[in-house]
Amino acid sequence: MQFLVLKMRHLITFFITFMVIASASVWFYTQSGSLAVFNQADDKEVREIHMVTGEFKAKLPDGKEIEAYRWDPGTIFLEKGEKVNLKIWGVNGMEHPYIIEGTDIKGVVKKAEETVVPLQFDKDGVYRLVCLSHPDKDNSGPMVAYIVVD
Ligand SMILES: [Cu+2]
Repeated sequence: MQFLVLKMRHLITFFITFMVIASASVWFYTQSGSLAVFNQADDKEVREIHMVTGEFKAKLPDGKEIEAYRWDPGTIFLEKGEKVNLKIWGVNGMEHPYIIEGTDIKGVVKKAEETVVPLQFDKDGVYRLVCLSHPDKDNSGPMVAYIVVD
């Protein structure tokens, strides 16, 4: 009888552990799915612009290698006040922490992940999308794209 009680306990413990892991997985899956989405009630009015992270590499005559990470395309155009979803697909480089100068916009583009950056500018100008890890040629860059608002 003692043996049977112990076994039931094990079964119950196993069942509870299984349920906790299963519900955590479901929760995580639904959470991560909603990461790429943001509140966009007027979905149809938001234009999409696609961008990727790329890499140039070259070997010098002395065998030394040089490289530069890039946003591609390097220039995008927006109308003043226009809503755009900038979708950045991380291809080359593990992580690119970025800012858009003159705004509060910042984040990280990761390899094999699509990062959606909602954009809307009230002022004309050229805004620089800068990767903080690769800002210039001495840091495997310049990983800078130009957002032209007119
Ligand atoms: Cu970068």
